Amino acid sequence: MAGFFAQLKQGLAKTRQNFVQKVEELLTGHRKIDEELYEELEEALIRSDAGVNTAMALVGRLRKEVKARKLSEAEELRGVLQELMVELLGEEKPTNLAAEGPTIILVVGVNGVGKTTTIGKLANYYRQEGKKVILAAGDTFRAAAIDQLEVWGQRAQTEVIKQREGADPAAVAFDAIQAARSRQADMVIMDTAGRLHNKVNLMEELRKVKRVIEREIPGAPHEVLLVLDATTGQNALQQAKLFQEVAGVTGIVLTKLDGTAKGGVVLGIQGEVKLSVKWIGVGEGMDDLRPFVPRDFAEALFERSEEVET
Ligand SMILES: Nc1nc2c(ncn2[C@@H]2O[C@H](COP(=O)(O)OP(=O)(O)O)[C@@H](O)[C@H]2O)c(=O)[nH]1
Ligand SMILES: [Mg+2]
Repeated sequence: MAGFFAQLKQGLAKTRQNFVQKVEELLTGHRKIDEELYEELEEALIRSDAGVNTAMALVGRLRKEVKARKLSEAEELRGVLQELMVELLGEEKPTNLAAEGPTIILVVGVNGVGKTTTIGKLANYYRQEGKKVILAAGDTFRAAAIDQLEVWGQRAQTEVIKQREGADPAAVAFDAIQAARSRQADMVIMDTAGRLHNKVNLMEELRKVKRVIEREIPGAPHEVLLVLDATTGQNALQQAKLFQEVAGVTGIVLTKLDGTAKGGVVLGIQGEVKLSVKWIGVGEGMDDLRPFVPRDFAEALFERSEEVET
């Protein structure tokens, strides 16, 4: 647990420097709670990419709590702010697994956000939990994408179902499901292409893949995970809105949190798009993917794990 927490804190180092240090500055030094303080807090939230609406809502809730609890010292706000973040982020939303038969997870998102890497990390995670995983190379647009998934398959000791470059991703989905059946696998995780220049094609392709999956296994896919790159900030929010419309996204994987000072985007996604972050990526290694636990995230952000009240 300690190792995991240290890793999370390390992954959030840049965000902590940017946002938390600013908040610490605002809240220390016997400052009184006043209008200016609220405005500066709101600004710090917006600068960490929490989104304007979310920042305003959060500070609005803070005002109410200050009144209700009759607080006057800025220092008293730290704990309240952390609690409100946890409240905004809601309960942990675990990945939905099939009650019986293989769980099918479809992974979508634009090029470069970290889909293939995330799939390799997921394969490793679930294999370590004792599950038999099959990967499906559904990004058939480039041969390199298929090769890349195979490399991850080897690393995570997981079989990869593939066809040639240019093949129909729906056919790859079909093959992978048959393979899962015959090998009694617990899970199929499927990669997809992320080219966005043609929204209609992308939409059609994803719909077809989903149709094939649904036909083969009623109730599947059990998750459609949208991968978003945290370093792209507000752009990530726009992608979330688009894919929600096009692909019926059920959860978010937020990658590259280690590479950004704007980890507040986690709050923005929850607040503005109403989609739950289910996994976070905090590095390029196989173990650098974690289930997203709101309370841990808020704690790691504020770094004062030992002082948190539950
Ligand atoms: N620092 C960091 N890099 C990541 C993370 N996830 C993915 N990447 C890198 O992002 C780049 C693109 O990843 P890839 O999986 O090929 O993206 P795809 O095009 O969506 O499949 C690669 O260089 C990955 O190593 C992460 O959580 N942190
Ligand atoms: Mg890829």
